Amino acid sequence: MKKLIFTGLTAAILCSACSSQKTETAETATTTEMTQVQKEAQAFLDQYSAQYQDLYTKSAEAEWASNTKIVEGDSTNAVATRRANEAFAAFTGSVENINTAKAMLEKKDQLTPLQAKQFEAILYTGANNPQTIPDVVKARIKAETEQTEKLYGFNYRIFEKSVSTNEIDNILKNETDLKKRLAAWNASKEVGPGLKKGLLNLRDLRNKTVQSLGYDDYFTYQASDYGMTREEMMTLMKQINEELRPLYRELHTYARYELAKKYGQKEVPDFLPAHWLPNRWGQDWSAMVNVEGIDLDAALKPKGAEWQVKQAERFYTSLGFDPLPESFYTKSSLYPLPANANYKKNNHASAWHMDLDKDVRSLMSVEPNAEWYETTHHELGHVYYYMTYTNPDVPVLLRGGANRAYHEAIGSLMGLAAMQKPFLAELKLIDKNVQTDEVQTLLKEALSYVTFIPFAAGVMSEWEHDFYAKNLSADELNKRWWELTKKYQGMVPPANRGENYLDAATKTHINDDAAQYYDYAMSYVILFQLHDHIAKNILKQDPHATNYYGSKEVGNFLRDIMYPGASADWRQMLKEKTGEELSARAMIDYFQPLMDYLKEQNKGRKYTL
Ligand code: X8Z
Ligand code: ZN
Repeated sequence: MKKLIFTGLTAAILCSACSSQKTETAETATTTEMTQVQKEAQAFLDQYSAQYQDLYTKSAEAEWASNTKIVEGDSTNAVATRRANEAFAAFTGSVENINTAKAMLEKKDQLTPLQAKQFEAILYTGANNPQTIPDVVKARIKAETEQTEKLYGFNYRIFEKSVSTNEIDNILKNETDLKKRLAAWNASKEVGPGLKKGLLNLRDLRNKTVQSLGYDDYFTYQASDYGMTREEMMTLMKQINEELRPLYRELHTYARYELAKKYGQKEVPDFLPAHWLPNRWGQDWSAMVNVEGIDLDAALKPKGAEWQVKQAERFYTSLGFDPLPESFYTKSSLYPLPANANYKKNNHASAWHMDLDKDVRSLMSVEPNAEWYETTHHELGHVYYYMTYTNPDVPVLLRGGANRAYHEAIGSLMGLAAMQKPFLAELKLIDKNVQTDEVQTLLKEALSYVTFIPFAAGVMSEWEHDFYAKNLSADELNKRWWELTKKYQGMVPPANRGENYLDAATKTHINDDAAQYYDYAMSYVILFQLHDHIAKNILKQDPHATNYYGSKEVGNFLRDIMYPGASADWRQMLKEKTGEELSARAMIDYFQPLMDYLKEQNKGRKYTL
């Protein structure tokens, strides 16, 4: 989950993506070179931004409390959060502010490009909070707060014993007894039914809010942040899925046979039973493979959870980024709560830009293992993005990613780099002389990055598309979910799952980061494009075996991308920085060597996709 109330913008793209080319600042904007219209515009933007930042901060503080301290039966935080979010909505959605922004954009050609972008940002945020229908907005805010509390306040149990989501995940990663796996998987889905009513209500409220400013539905609204229609977004998702399909088909076949062997099953199922996979949603299968000589879980365990966060920070500072501010460590919530705590916290990782200035935090439940090691790098990617675009050249209203996918891509890129062998050897997490099987390493990576695509670009995106844009009815929600998992992931439920369940709602983002999951699919595509460029053109290393550590040149490359925040045009940026349009080419090239191996392994096996 990203904690970005506002992110990137899309339209007319005249700003440079490059930090060396100075963009206008609030200061330069007040110089005498400005026209009368621009001066007026700037005066409005300055006072709007100050108030925006203040209300944003209050909302973030309240949300932070609501997500880090969930006390059963105590509504103090929920009430405060509702109030703060209502105040933010009342301001950003006010008729006056929306009308001013519209009027200013009618004179767009007389504004500076940076001013125009800020007015577009105002309209985009306003459309989510229109005060022409204040009751709908208020109801949505209330429903959102309640949904978060229900999701994260839930008490997961296996045979009556309370368990954390970390414990469930560890069972799914390591347990070979299918009965125990099934119990853990079932336990992970128990949160769904209680979220159904709230989610249906949220669907209507989310759609209604944005419809009043002319968007077809909430999915369309979210896609418009990329300058794309809902159809264009779905076409792009289809294309990404299709490009990776041949490789996914091999991985799917491989996994069916290997897992059947692992679990002692004589019969190989045509479709993967969901509880066979090492992840609650089948989105990451990498725990299936252990590469001999690289046992990251074992190497990380004695180091402890804190070491992982510090190490991720060291990776960024080695590239030339600043150390994290001390407040990051004092104000973040980085580790699991003690087992005896009488409250709960959000169990999904996130990063927060609390005041759109220097207060940056992360909410995690870090344990010393490979999955959290990767996630820590991911979250610090958001944090370093915040820190980098918090600069005098980027106005408060444009402190977001070049687009939302870029924000996801930076940290995931660092997560990928932090797992590669030469880097692990530098950190002494593996012996530098150890011989390892490169194909197994690549297979493990594919089981993480490639298997994610049908889930993100297929299941999640299409389900939310149908939910918001096609108004899926209450009695076909689970059916549609499992139709899509079968079609895209080749995965089926352990037993029939009727409409008394709502398995989609067990996924965080369905509740609190709605209609945006394609961000992650796109972020993987972008991250391989960036990695390919960094490896080949900056480091002159094999993309499969890089060591970014200490490279100021890599740091500068990334900083140039992050520095302008949402004042940059994301398409132009990609072209300028990598020489390519958005394309799965780099991702496919990266995994190409695996195809021959998998085809060989799968010889004589039945393909079912
Ligand atoms: O939600 C996240 C991040 C937080 S922004 C941990 N991710 C997606 C997920 O967990 O479903 C990272 C990759 C996919
Ligand atoms: Zn993220």
